[in-house]
Amino acid sequence: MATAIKKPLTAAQFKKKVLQHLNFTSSQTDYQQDPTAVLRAVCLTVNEVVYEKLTETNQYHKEHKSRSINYLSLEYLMGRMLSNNLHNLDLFDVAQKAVANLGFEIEDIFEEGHDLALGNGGLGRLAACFLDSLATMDFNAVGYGIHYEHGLFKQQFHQGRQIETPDEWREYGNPWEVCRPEAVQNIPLFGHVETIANTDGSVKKVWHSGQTIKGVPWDVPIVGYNSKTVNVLRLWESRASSHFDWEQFNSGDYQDAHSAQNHAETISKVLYPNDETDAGKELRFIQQYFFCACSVKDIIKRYSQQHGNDWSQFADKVAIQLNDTHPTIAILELMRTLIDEYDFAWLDAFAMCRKVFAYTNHTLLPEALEKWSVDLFNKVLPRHLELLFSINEYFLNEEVSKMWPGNDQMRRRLSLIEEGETQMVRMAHLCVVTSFKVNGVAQIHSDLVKSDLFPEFDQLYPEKLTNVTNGVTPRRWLKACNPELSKLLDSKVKVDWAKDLSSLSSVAKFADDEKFQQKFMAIKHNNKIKLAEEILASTGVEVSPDAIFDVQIKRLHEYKRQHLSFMHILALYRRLLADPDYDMHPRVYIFGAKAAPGYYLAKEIIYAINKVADKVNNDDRIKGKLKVVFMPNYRVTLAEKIIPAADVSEQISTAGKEASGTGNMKLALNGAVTIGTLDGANVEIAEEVGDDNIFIFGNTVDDIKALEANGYNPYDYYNNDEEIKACLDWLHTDYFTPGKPGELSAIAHSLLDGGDPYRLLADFADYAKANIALDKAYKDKARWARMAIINTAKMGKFTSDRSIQDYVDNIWKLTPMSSQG
Ligand code: KOT
Repeated sequence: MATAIKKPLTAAQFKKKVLQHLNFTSSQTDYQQDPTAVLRAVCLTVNEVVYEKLTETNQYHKEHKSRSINYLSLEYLMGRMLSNNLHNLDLFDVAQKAVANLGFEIEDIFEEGHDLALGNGGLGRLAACFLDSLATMDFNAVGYGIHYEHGLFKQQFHQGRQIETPDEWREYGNPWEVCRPEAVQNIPLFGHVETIANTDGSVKKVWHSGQTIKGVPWDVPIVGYNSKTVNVLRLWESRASSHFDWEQFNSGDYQDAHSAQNHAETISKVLYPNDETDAGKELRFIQQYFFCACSVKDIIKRYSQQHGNDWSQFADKVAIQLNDTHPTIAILELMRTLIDEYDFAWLDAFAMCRKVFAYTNHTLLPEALEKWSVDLFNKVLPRHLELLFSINEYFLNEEVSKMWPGNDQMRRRLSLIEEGETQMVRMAHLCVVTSFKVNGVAQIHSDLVKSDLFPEFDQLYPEKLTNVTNGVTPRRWLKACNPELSKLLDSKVKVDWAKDLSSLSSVAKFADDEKFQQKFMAIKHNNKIKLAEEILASTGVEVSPDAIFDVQIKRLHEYKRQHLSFMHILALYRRLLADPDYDMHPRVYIFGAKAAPGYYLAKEIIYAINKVADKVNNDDRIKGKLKVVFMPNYRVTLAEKIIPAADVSEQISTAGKEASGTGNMKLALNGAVTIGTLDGANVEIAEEVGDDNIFIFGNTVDDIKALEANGYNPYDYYNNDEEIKACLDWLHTDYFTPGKPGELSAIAHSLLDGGDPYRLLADFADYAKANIALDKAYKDKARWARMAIINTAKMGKFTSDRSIQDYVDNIWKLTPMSSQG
């Protein structure tokens, strides 16, 4: 494949540099015994190339005064960096050769690396894919986030139960980050607001803060694939503003001298592990403010370096994207800065915010919609609260009351403040009012944002609500993780598909070509052999690569319905016990999922799957036809191993609940066939691959609404479906938990007396039926190969490059480096 950019180093030069780093950076001459030292030296070698490109990128944008997008996200799930950076710099072969020359396999060196796991799930991984695309497409972009000392917890299983241990990703340093002391920020918080009367009758507000925290930036370079760009992800670490109080220390008060420092450092200590639930904790609020304030100050500083005190171009040069509502305080911080520090008139400051901010909504789940109490706001950010009230007053009087005169109910519904026993700030409302665009993340989700979540806002601001369907980077999620399939695609597609994913559609013409089918499926088989080894190593369970590898990998949440698959496994097991010759192709169910530590039912579901797995995997009566494995510590690196080996992709959320999903895209791209509901991006995947190449089942969004309108009663299904009844009753026995009956009852309770909030029982029968169709399709080798190939070929739409182009065209209005002359 032709590459536009020349390889920056030969293998011999690369090896020489690695040896130099081993010698002079690590003083490690006995490196044969020390793959970690080799990893470090390889990273430092790569960094030499990376930093040169970073300097050039910065230089270019400075000269051209380029408009930038500033992506604010509390989460970035980057995974490992080395393999990705080598691919993107076209140094993979060079490094592989150089490292082989030193006596190592490059894969073994990768295995020494830590995941950068500064996120929980889909939202954080999307941010990482977007950074990759922005750099690849030569856009001027900065990612802003928090430099958590501990990312997402590590998961282990003890007798089937999830145990969490801290993530220590940078215990011994991280070669991919550089500290930037020259860009430190000081962040005020707490205190009170003083009102000073000016001589002209106006008033000036002065915030006297009670404490100041230092924000220290760490930059992680983001390397574009075969592009000119290296951007940065800037992560803020909190520190005490003056190290500690020496006077207090000298007077013998060691404890207190330390405590201010400890308090300050707590802010960036740990990522909150809740996915799609509002943590509601003061520290989380301070985290959000701290990172927003650091980022806004940094954005203004970067702008001023080029434009001085001339604010007239600010909105032309700066766009800020809010990754969900978590960074909403950035809006108030910009307002505050403009008014209090740059003497903007209120209306001008507000107008500026409305030109700069855009907001992405990632969920409709009510428990994820953030609200903060007015009291907490008042305590931590008294000045920001005043500004929030002033925005609300303007919004209600000038916009709501003009659109709906005399309609107090509408004022109450749309107000930024929810009235009640305790007044709460509705963060999403603030975002919608103060952003110039609001987007959902798949068409069906964006439609629901308009029709169900914010219908009045859609009336009030007709062009504001829009859609940008998510995407994933094909560099990490095909080229790097599935090298054999990549090579096969290279041999058939004459352009660089990793940069132009729609070019893969030309592979569809080989879907019925017997030779191509054989090659495609042989690669899948090989990937399955490798995964089987990994499964054996991590769970002790032996699985056959000839079985169907049926994969469900995502956060554990009731709405994602891992327990629907679990119930179906129970049903299959029952059928096999009743008839050992029950006609089904052997299937291995592979789960990967972390549960939020405080999410009781999610943890019970993990436990139940592990207990049923123990029983099923050791039951000779079913002749190995059914295996169940729960792979511990699901993370980006594990996803990279599972996805290339998947035959079936489970995307079985309740319709209307999964905003988009992105695992669905990664799995289909690697030739897995989806069994799924008409939810999130599944709808668009079905459109792309066609009905023959996907197994769609279950109630649609409208069906679910109708079920609920009629009064949903889970007992209707329990009483009328013998299989459902038997499986739920089974959970109360000690069949899977010998001597401990009822240990798995929580799931049954939730599905029956708990009201089955995610309508699992309503979809069970159709899911079981779709699985029979899937089993039949798999037994027809040519048919399955055709389906798998079509899935890979038709994923062009779901590259994150397309998502980014949509954001650029419809929201950010950026010009890439190469087109700026
Ligand atoms: C978490 C907390 C509050 C609000 C939203 C979330 C959230 C949403 N976290 N992850 N998501 C997922 O985001 C992905 C990227 O857009 C989607 O594909 C997925 O459907 C969301 O569940």
